[in-house]
Amino acid sequence: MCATAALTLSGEYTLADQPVIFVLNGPNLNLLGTREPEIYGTDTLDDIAGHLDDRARAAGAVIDFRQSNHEGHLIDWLHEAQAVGAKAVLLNAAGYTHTSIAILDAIKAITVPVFEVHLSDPHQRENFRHLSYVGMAAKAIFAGHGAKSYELALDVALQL
Ligand code: CA2
Repeated sequence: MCATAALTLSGEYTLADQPVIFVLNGPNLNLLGTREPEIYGTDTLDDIAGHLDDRARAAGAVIDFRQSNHEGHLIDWLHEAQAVGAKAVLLNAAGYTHTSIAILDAIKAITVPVFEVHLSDPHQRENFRHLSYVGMAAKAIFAGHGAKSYELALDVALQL
C-alpha cells in the first residue's frame, strides 16, 4: 500500500498517490556538519535532506525527513510510517542503534521495511558500536559511505 498524502520537505501535503519514504534520524544528528568531519563528513542534515528530496522526486516518490533527540519520537514515527502506508523507512537511529530494544520492538511491530543507515561504519569503530539492535530487524544496512549511505538506501527502497 502507498500513502495518498504526505508532508513534503517544503511543508506542503501532496495528494498524489506517490510512494512516501520516511527518513528518520536520531540523537545529535541535528549537529551534523559542525564537528568530527573526518568521521561524519561535512554535509549537514539539511544538505542530506535536500539531496534525498531531489532523488526521490526524480523517481516519482516523496520523502518525509525528520530528526529527533528523543527515543519515543522515533518509535512514534515508526508507527506513523505504518499508519500512513509508507513504502519504506530509512532509519539512522544514531546512538540508539546500539542500545534501544524499544526501537527494535517498534521495527518488529510494523510491516513497513526498515533500512538501517549510518554515515560511518560502526564495525570499524569502538566495540560498543558493533552491536546493532536496529540491524536485528532491518531489511538491509547501509553504512560507511557518509551521506551517500542514505542515497544508496533510498535507491534500494525506491525499487521495492
Ligand atoms: O555513523 C552514523 O551515522 C552513526 O549512526 C552516528 C551516531 C553514532 O552513535 C553511531 O554509532 C553511528 C552519532 C551521531 C552523532 O552525530 C553527530 C555528528 C557530527 C557532529 C555531532 C553529532
